[in-house]
Amino acid sequence: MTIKLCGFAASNYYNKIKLQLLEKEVTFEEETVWAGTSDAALVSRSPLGKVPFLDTPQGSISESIACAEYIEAVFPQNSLLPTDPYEAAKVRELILYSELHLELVARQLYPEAFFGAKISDGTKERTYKLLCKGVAAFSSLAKFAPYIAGSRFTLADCAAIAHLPLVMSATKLIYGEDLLASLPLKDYLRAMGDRSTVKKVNVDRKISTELMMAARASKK
Ligand SMILES: N[C@@H](CCC(=O)N[C@@H](CS)C(=O)NCC(=O)O)C(=O)O
Repeated sequence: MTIKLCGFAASNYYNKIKLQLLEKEVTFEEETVWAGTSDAALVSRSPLGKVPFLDTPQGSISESIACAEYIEAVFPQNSLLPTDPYEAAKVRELILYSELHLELVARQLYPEAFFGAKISDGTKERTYKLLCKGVAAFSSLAKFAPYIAGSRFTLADCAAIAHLPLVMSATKLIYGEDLLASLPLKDYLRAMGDRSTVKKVNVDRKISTELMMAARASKK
């Protein structure tokens, strides 16, 4: 069975799933789809116009958590979710903390941090407080031993590798302070960056980011 990952390689959520597929050694295709439009063809495959989504023989699947769970179920090789229900729940818990309580919160900062727009002081203050809470919560759960959930590379690493560098950069740019500095993230990301799968994701991400920035600049 062939699976197609749709989206663009500058997207952290896309890269979370791409890293999962590469780590599992699943053969897959990629289709470049730019997000954020209400184009009927896109909305019929991903109702909110978000990426990533998967094209499967039975139809499309949007939302990266649903995509990740589907991939684990259909391609059991090189499993990235523990079989023990408690351990598996702890991996899912870490993914939710890194996405809902770190990445989605830090996303408020991206327009100014990365795209030359302005955000209000109120947004910056609110986001700062929420991020401090999120970081403390995540750090009480994350193991870094040497992987996020413990001794095995899991889906929690796919999420952390895709999301946490963005959170670090955005907070440095907006607050002049890396709000994740209390975590051993630099060493972790350096070690993860040695994996061939992560190298591939990063090379493709840089190319896609340049394309995306060039397209935005030409629209101005
Ligand atoms: N909860 C979604 C988030 C995906 C997401 O926000 N993707 C961004 C690209 S990184 C996107 O499609 N943005 C366009 C939009 O929100 O309209 C998931 O886990 O798949």
